Amino acid sequence: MNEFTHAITRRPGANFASGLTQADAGPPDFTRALAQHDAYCEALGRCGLAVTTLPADPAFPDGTFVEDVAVLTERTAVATRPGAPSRLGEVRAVVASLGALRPLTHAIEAPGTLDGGDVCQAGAHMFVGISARTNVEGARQYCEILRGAGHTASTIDIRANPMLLHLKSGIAYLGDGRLLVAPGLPVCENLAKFEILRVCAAEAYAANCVRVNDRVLIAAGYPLTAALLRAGGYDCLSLDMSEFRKMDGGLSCLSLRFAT
Ligand code: CIR
Repeated sequence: MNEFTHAITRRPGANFASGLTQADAGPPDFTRALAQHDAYCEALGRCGLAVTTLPADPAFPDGTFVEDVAVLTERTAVATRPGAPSRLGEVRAVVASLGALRPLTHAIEAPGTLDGGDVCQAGAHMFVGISARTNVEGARQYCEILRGAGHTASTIDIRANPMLLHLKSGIAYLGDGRLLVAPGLPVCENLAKFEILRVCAAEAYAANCVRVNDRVLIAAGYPLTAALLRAGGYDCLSLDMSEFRKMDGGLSCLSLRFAT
């Protein structure tokens, strides 16, 4: 697993509750969301990352979900073109914050759309979801960029599963050739090359965890998944994600993690 050295996050804004959601779980509590975001940033720091937290921009209530607007691998730094029109304008500030740390190498172009939440790096292989947000053209452009840079890449079409907003809503790479997978993720040939740990249906949300250096960030309140990961030898940091879940967000979407 590559070591991350940096992360970019963005504070939720006071209009966070006006963002996109299908969760039907009621409005998020802004004060709790801020506290959960602070704890998340602190956890990244405990994993050894230098964290840059951008201020909220009221023009973009979903702006705290920075993962969707850029995708960074060791070899590429790609500005995405988010599939939700209300989120297109989020890209600029986040890319600007990457600055000299990780200069952009590519950008997804219209009519392609790509959300970073649809990209799962599993060692040298990249899985790219085709979803309600990432279209076939966006996935094609991104796979071409990846292959040109020496990665292997394959797509997973999740459009038939409304429970998965993004590919990483249902899959996480744990390192060491292991994937954590939620029920309902379409089976594909490349998945078979990995050891699969399965999340049970009742804890599907917990599939969105994040390996950060020696630790794994997991959502609090999913004891079976926590036990599965701890039994697998992972040092887990548990974080309350209740307010972000109400806005269809998970652990991975709250940061861009990268090495310089
Ligand atoms: C959205 O619908 O775009 C936001 N409310 C949630 C985005 C979550 N992002 C992610 O899972 N990568």
